Amino acid sequence: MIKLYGPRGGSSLRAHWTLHELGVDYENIPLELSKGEHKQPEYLAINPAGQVPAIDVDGFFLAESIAIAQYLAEKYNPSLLGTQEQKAKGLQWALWIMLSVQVGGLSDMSRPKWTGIPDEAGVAAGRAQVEKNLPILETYLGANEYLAGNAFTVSDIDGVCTFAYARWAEFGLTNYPNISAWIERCEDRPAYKAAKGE
Ligand SMILES: N[C@@H](CCC(=O)N[C@@H](CS)C(=O)NCC(=O)O)C(=O)O
Repeated sequence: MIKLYGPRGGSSLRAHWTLHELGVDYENIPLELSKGEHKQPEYLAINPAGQVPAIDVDGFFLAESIAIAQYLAEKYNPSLLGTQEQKAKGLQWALWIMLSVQVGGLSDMSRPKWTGIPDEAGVAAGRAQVEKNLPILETYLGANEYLAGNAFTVSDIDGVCTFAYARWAEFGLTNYPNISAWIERCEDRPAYKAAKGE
C-alpha cells in the first residue's frame, strides 16, 4: 500500500487530495514537524530535502507535491490530467502559481504565523509580489473555469492548495472574485473534503 508522509494540510494536502480524487487507499504517516521527525535519517532516506510530502510506492520514493500529484494521476487514472494540451496548460499554471504566488509571496506573508517570528519586511515584500501577480490569474480564470481550461484536473489541486497560505496570512481574496469562485468550485468536491478529514 502507498505510504504518504505529511499531514492533511500545506503542501502535503496536494497528495492527500489527489489520492482521494483517484480513490486509491493509502497509509498516512503525518510526521510531527515540530519534533523534527522530517529531519531524521529514516525520513531523509526517503526525501533528502527533509520536507513533506513524500510518498513510498513499493520502495519508489518521490517528493515535491506537484510531481507526486502528477505521478499518481498518471499511474492510477490519467484522465485526471486531461488531454495532452490540458495537462501542459494546467502544469503551466500550477508551476506559475507555486513559483510566482506561493514562493516569495503567500508563503512569506504567512511564515510569521507558524514560526512566531515577526518579519514585517518579508510580509510586505510577499504582499507586493502577490498583489502584482494575482491579477494575471484573476483575468485567466475570468475566461477559464479551471487552470487547464474547461475541465478540472490535477493542476487545480496543485493551484488551490497554494491558497491555504492566503488563509494563514489572513490575506482576503474579495478583490479577486474569479479566483475565489474557482477555489470554491474545487473545494466543493467530495475528495477535497475527504482529504481534509471533513
Ligand atoms: N516544494 C515543496 C515544498 C514542501 C514544503 O515546503 N513542505 C513544508 C511543509 S508544508 C515542510 O516540509 N517544511 C519543513 C521544512 O522545510 O523543514 C513541495 O511542494 O512539496
